[in-house]
Amino acid sequence: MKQMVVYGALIMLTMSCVQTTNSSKSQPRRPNVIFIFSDDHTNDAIGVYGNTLAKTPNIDRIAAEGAIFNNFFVTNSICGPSRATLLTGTYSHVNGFTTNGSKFDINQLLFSRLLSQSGYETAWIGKWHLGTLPGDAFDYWHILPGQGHYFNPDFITRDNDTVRHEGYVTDIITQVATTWLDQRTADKPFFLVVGEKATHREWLPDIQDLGAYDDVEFPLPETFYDDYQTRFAAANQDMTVSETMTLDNDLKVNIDFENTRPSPDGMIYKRLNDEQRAAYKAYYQDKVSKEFNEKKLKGKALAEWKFQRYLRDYLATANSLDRNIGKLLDYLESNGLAENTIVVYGSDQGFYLGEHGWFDKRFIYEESLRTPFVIRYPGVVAPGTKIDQFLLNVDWAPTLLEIAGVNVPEELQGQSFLPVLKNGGAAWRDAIYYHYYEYPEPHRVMPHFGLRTTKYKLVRFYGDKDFWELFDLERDPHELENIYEANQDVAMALKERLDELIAEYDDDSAAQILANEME
Ligand code: SGN
Ligand code: CA
Repeated sequence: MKQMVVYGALIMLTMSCVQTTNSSKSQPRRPNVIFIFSDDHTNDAIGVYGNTLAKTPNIDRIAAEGAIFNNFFVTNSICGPSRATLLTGTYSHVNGFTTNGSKFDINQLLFSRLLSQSGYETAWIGKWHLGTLPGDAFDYWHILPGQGHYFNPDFITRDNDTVRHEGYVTDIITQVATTWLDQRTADKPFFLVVGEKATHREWLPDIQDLGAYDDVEFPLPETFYDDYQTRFAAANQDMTVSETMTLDNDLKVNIDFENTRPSPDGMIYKRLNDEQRAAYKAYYQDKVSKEFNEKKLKGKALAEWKFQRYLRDYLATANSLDRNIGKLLDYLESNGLAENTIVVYGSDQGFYLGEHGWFDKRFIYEESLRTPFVIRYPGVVAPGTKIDQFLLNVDWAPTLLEIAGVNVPEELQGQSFLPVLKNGGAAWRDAIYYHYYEYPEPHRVMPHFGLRTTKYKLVRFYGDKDFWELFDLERDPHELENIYEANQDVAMALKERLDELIAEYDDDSAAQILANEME
């Protein structure tokens, strides 16, 4: 009898051991990931990246509690291609999505499916912008059609229905995301992409943020009056604040808020409700347009007024983005998820805030080649970490797979930077490869490919005209002087490295262009 009791107690003990082992000891629960992915939000608009005028306390907080990436680059600086690269871990020429007009093959290898198969619950909520619907690429999705709308936006559901949500898009995306988090399968780790519309053109701020930066006078970038000497493609683009940026569509001057505005989709102001319309009229009509009409500006004064208005709208739009990032951080905390959830915030590419006189992106030049990324990874990344290695958006897929303990398929072209996160990762890439395609519309930026090293940038433009550019980034950080002709030794050495990268990434169209040039 005595023996039996002991035996029974032993069984119980063994069972509890097994349970402990399964749940937490030898197999710690894999981390959740919230990947907040905005649109066109650039480094120079973020406090922790050095903009002391921008109010981004929550993005700054992620960096303070984790790490900031100081050299994160994209492989093709526009929206759809950046998203396709995020999902596939491959360059545009491999995943097939070279321009925003491409058709995304959703059936190719996507890391989100591998996460799902390994036991993660996955979701993409918000802006998607890949043409093709996500299908089974995510367990749950609720996406904006195309670029989506800032006010009272429509969403496409997983059943392929369209539903309209009343309110401001950034708030709604957070609300859908936290509802999904509430309803998810609690015993599975999750991977959630929060795809933000902000801060995409035409920069419509939430009503509570209208005028948030009206007291600020933004310093004009040093290169605002760039004359583009020695840079043909830069001289021939269509993305200047002074000419391309419109007073009505972009800066909301003298808009007829009662009627359809003359926009590409013609619906932006028509969909405002009475309260939203009244607030927009009170600000843009009674204040901004009134000021504009009284000033009767011309020439440089007009260009500089446009620049100020542009930054005010852009940063005011980002206020809601940052506030909503704060809501997601609060949600994690109040639901006991903060310790085991990685939070990533970043953008699909950089953007010009008046540098070279521009808005938009596309060029391999620094402002659009770089993209902001910060990460909070409790227990792995020490608070206040600064990461200077050259990282690429193509690296996210392998990195996230490795974090989740999933084997990284060979087809992926990026490199997991988990070692960099864990211990600084000594040896890392010396150069990054870039290739942009979309031409001529919109913005007339000629196609080009090239590489960036710590010191140099070598670029080959092609299409209507073929030519090279070379910049010494140490001497000329603003990339104003193309020194290609006068520095053939440097250019030849860099071309060899470029050839290697083109071969490594199997970029046949670039290889062909260079082969033709040799003939
Ligand atoms: C729209 C914008 C362009 C922008 C592209 C791509 N025009 O066409 O300015 O470059 O989107 O942006 S707009 O008048 O419709 O705003 S991306 O971020 O989706 O690549
Ligand atoms: Ca974008």
